[in-house]
Amino acid sequence: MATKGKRSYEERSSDPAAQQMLIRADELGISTAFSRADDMVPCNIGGAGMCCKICGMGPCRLTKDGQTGVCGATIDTIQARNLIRSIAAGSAAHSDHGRDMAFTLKAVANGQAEGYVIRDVAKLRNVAANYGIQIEKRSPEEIANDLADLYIAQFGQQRGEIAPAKRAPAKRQQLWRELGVWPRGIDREVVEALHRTHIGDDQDPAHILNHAIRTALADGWGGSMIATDISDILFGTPAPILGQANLGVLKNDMVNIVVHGHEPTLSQMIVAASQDPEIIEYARKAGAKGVNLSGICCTANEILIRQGIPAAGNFLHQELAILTGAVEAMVVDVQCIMQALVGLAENFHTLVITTSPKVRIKGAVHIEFDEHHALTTARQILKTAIDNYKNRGKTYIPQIKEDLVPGFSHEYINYMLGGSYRASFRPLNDAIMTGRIRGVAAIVGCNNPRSKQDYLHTYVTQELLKQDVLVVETGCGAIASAKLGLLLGEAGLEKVGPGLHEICETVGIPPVLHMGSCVDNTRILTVLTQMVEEGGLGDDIDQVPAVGLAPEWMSEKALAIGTYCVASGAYVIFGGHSPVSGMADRVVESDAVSEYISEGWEKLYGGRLEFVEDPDEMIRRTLAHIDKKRANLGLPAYDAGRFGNSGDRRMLEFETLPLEKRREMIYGVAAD
Ligand code: BF8
Repeated sequence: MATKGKRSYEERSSDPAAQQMLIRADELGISTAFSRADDMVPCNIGGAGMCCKICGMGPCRLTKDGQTGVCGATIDTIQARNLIRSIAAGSAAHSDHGRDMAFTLKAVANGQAEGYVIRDVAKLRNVAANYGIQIEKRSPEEIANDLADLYIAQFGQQRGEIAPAKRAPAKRQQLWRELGVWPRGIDREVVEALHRTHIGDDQDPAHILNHAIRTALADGWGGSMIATDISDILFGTPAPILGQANLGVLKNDMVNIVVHGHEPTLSQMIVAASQDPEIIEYARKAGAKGVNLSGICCTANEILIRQGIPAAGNFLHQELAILTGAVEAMVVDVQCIMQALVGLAENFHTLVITTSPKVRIKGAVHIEFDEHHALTTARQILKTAIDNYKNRGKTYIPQIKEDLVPGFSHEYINYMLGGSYRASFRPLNDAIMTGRIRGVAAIVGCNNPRSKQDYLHTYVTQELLKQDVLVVETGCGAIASAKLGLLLGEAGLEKVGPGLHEICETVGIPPVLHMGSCVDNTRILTVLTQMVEEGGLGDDIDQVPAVGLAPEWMSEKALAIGTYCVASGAYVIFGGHSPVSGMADRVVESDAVSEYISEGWEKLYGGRLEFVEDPDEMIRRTLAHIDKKRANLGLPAYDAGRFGNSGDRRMLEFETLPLEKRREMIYGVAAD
């Protein structure tokens, strides 16, 4: 954990644009999450999950070996309860997003959602057919209406099995049934997690943590999956598109509007309204060249992967964007929005505009959004921002940005590997089976000001690429790689291992595939399922040589994601501190929960959750796990020297040789 004391700008962020803005913040005497993290030493007791504040007899802080809470709760029970509560909150956040998407789909199907259309009818038909909804001889709206009803019902369902989880591999479904963790209804599991952790309820840590699995599954194979499906149906399934990332996407001569948060419903409408000639003219009349839209956090990812709208940055860039003085409005909806934004914005002309009926921030302007009048609301927000352009003062925009190619939905990966007529995961499976690709790593999750921004993400990513590990990314991790230029088609290939290089070159993909926002981690579940179903890599997800990593996690949603990946069979490594750490450096002995979520869960689900601070150790464990899974499948051991003798790399090497040597290689003899 960090200790109190100011870090240098280079220690706070590995992103030069962020470093510039942190210097600027200090010049202006303005605090940021980076400086507040330096000033605020994290609580060792709470951070390790040893504080129980579930009832009014406490809070009880367990700092001595053998000590219990006033009610007698042990350290293991307290840690397990704290962990499941975080997982429940994370699942609730993702799933409530999914619920709102389902209501929007219902409204669109019934012609009650101004401005929206069903953009991807093929995906609608595919998804609906999966659930046995009749698709033949029916309009998209009729199908969408039935799908919306089915999805809305998943949240309040009381008994039985949530439907989207039937998309998991058959063996995994059987396991969930046998272990009694198949979610009955999305809301039910979250409510039960809260009930079980009320004073005087469930006090067996393993029993509590098994319900954590069920709660997280309700997110990954429920609420989040619903959110992703409907976003694709309404706004289009992502395919590769050119985009840009970092603060340099802000423009000095335009009205800058930054959308920040998570739900794509409003941001997609703002994208549409910002291209309206009347709005552009309105901006021109205000003295600007037009409207420049960009995103922060997962809202950024939603509009980046579909429309190529630039990302101003990830989680820790939200304050830095306002610090440029060039942002007329930061429009926020839900999740990962710092309360500090409003106080920060008072130093500039920036308006922080809240839009969700669920989220208000004191001092922010509130323009409420509802899906029935989305376009009207989007236009109102844009005009409010444009009206604010005249109040802009001095600006400071770091001229740093990178190109990227995001948009690798599982549908697109399937298509790119086999084309329209032979779409298939076969080439990917074959590449893993031969060893050209050693395995797959999903590197996801947040920024955390307790560690150097983007460093853990990008260090781990680059090192795994050198080891021929194909990397897929989402959320703020994907934006971290984007800012470093790792999502740049074939341009970044000189940094990857020889076998992976050949695959990327042949298929024409970047070595890091940006798959979307945090709710889109469900795309990774789908990819793993399709790899299993394609054959050759076992018959369940826990046999695939793959690892999930969240090197800079900080949110409860990340804990929910990690847990549903474990429940699906994946080995998951989180960076930073453990919220259930053993107390080796303190008096209290407490490794039981850490052991249970690793060894215990592995025995049951084949996946395990670990917290590892050292990035080199994360890499070592990732590669060891991949190699172990390869061996279990009877695949050849990874051999770095076996591939890489074809394609561009070979040509580049060839061109560096002396002419004589090249002739000899071509003609078999030295030329006369
Ligand atoms: O949902 S990665 S900081 S923005 S929680 Fe938040 Fe973490 Fe970013 Fe998206 Ni996900």
